[in-house]
Amino acid sequence: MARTFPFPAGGLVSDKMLAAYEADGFLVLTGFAPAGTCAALRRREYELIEAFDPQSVRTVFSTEDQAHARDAYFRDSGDRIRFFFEAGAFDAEGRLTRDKHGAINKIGHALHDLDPVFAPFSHDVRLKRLAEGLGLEQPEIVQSMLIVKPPFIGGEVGMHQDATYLHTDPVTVTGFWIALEDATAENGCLFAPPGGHLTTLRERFHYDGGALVKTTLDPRPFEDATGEPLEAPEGTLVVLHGLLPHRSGPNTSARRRLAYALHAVDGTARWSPDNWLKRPAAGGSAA
Ligand SMILES: O=C(O)CCC(=O)C(=O)O
Repeated sequence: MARTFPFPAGGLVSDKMLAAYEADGFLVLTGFAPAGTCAALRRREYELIEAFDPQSVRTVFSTEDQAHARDAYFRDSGDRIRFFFEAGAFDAEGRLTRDKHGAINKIGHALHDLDPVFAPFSHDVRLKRLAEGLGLEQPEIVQSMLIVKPPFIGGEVGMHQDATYLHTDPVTVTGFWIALEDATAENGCLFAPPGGHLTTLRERFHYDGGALVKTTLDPRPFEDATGEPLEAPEGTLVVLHGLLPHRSGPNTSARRRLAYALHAVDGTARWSPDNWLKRPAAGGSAA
């Protein structure tokens, strides 16, 4: 069955696309963002990092040790625009070894609400229709991230399910991941096993009192811990089911791999109040 489709006009999901999504747990939709839009979003990413003082904070984002989870700068970033470094950006003395533009791992987590360029892009009506067509009755964006994956030191993202981090009952979180530059197996594209979402949620990352902890719900390893590469030319949108295990490789190449990821939940599902991300009082913003 086809897994790659041209982005459908108006975001209207066809029966074939829906069948592929239900079978595989992901869709690769080419041509969502035109070249001019990707260039404008890259310019904005440059401006954001340009305005960031790298001496002001030193939080590293790493899915290996989750060290960021102890840091208030991360914990309070759900409704802010904050900057997280690559682990490989510092020397043994804690000094930055490169220019800040090549040192940032990601920027999150409320660009969709706060940024004058990323907010309108995030609320494109085509995305809302797409989310509705894939089964979200009331799509609400809860999180946005610019994932930079810089050359040479871009860290890998370990195999995970998004419902581990953004939990609702029932599970509804859905990822909308947009390649702002070509993503290939060389510069750290996404990997996922087709059909991998037809399984249980393995872990939850949540507050337990004042501590952010990871709790095992099902100790079985994922059936396929590697997945297939989801290579994505610039402008491609990859949709990821909340139970789909997925990961991304390290970037040891000289080519950056910038992506913008949105996560939406269904407003009709119960938001788990112990999620790491605290939603604004009025609820998240509509997709
Ligand atoms: O872009 C990446 O490297 C990982 C993205 C991811 O895992 C996600 O958006 O859930």
